[in-house]
Amino acid sequence: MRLVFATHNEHKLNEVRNILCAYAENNGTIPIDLLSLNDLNCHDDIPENENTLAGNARAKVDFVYSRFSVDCFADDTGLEIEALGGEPGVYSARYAGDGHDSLANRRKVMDLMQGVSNRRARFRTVIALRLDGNEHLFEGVVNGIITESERGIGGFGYDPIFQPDGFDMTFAELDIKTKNSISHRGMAMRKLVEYLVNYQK
Ligand code: ITT
Repeated sequence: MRLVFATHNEHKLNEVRNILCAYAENNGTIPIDLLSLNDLNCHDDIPENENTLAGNARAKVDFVYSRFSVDCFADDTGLEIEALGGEPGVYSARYAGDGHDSLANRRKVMDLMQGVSNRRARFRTVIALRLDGNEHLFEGVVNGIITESERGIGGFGYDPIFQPDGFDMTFAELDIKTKNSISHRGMAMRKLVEYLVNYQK
């Protein structure tokens, strides 16, 4: 099944490719022939003006479908910090202002969290799938804490300041395979893949 992943984020694309490869290693087959927005020659800035992750994920697939009439899926992800009332949440990409400056976003979180003892947080991903004219949502969550300082050089975005439960390393210190096996995106993607494996038109 040919599906476009509607993202301009190369790190997400890389992780999703890796998640699909891991699925193939375990199951001998991949249910998705993955295309990127580059394959469609789509370089448009896709609007994300909704106030929920699900709303934004749907907005991305609706945009791509309206332009290219292709089956597609999109991921909207937020870091939800308990002590900040769930922020940055849906505003994760532009927490420190317009643009996608991950370093500035992390610094803002670290400043706000200075001296805060409750460091509980979670990453949440909502994937919207548009297939044969219907839309479906898949969610993945990973719980953890915001660290006291940045650690690690792998991953992207907020990874250097997020330590998942059960590990003493941040997502930026873990290798991509380990991150994907426990992450918000890994969980949502595996739900999507299971749905596609059992899908009948
Ligand atoms: P697309 O909309 O093109 O998919 P984006 O980077 O704008 O890409 P989001 O709207 O989902 O993605 O923004 C989420 C923000 O959270 C963004 O700043 C990312 O860097 C960050 N983020 C997303 N997934 C992450 C992950 O697995 N680890 C760390 N940070 C992540």
